[in-house]
Amino acid sequence: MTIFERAKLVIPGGVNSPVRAFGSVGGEPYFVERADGAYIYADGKRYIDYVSSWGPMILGHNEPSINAALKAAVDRGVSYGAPTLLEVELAELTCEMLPSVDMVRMVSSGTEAVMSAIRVARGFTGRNLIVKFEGCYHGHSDSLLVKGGSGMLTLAQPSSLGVPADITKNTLVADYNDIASVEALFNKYSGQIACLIVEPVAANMGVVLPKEGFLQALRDLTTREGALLIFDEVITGFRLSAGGAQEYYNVMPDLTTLGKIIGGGLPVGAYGGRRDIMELVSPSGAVYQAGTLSGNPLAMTAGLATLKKLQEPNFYEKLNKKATILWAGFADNLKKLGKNYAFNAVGSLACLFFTDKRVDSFKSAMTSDTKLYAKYFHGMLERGIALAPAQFEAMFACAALSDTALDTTIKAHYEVVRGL
Ligand code: KE4
Repeated sequence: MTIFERAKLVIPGGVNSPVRAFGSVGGEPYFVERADGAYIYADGKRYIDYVSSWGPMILGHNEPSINAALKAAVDRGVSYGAPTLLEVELAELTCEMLPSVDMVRMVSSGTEAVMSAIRVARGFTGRNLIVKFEGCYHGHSDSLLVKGGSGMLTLAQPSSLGVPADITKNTLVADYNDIASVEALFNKYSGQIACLIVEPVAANMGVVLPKEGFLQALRDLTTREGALLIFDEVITGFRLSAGGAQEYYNVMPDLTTLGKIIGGGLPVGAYGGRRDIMELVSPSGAVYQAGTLSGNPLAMTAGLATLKKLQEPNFYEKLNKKATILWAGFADNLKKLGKNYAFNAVGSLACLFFTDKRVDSFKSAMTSDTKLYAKYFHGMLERGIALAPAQFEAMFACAALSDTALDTTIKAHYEVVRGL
């Protein structure tokens, strides 16, 4: 019996998060034994890791200063259920780094951060409706497990069993990069929309960049309509720059949700933003939200150590230089091979789509040939390169990538794409 077969006896689908099961690429998932730097070690093999735990491991695995901080923290006890200075320090650092964030609440996942931010937006505005974009993913809370209604101007339908239509009827779905679709919703439901939540760079339909002016148009529209703008920066936060996408694109949301990098790989989510909004959160205000392990001292330790490393001089310049070498290598390969697959990249985030269409929307992203992606995925895996086991995810470059690893990846990419 393989580990996977054993796992499936006691864990639904054999995994603790669906994408890990290789469902969309086929085959059995590898089970990781350990990780170090830019590598993961699984089933006795070594892989260059571009999954990067779906974003948190921006420094690479086993980063010495983070490990040392964690090892020392363990000896002070792992959880107290009482406030610590660590939480204050991570909150202060988060507010210092993210230009629109005056106040922040720690939770334990991105899902929890988004669910809570939406509740605060509803509490602050006294409105119930929310707007999201088709193809953007914001975790698995009921309000957000939706697919577009029959026309885009109708209330959303549940996209998962077990999600009551009574809940999703408060969710409206627009088209990413199509400001007219958002205006139409605000015109139809004027005065009823509490917030609009958006991934400033969409990274859950593959990577789709915001068109010039799109984010600012969302900012202007929500301000005019008295709705709150929520940037879901669970992926882009501390990834695109020290100040996330809001600094990178210079558009300031009212609330920001965070996860992944802020915990350095340990379970941390967070939501924060304008003081007048965040003071509504219990116990200072009447919007209830709580969590046993929120602000866990080990997680705070890992998050603090991580963000401090990101503040080192030229961290992003060095990381993005590595990423640019990789993306340029891929583009060069595609050109040499006469393949015009779409390739979207920003900073250390990228995605290769198996379509010749320009990918700037959910609809165009969906033209990608997922069977071809599966062949590409396995071809790269056979050559020791671990990519996301699904087309509509992102590739993450980390700071621990050596020139050799970059070169190996570019060479493998050439061979695999040539054989497709
Ligand atoms: P978590 O609850 O998984 O910590 O965060 C949810 C979430 C919220 N917002 C954005 C923009 C996200 O990308 C995510 C989670 N991202 C996925 C990867 N696409 C996590 C991987 C997984 O589901 O296992």
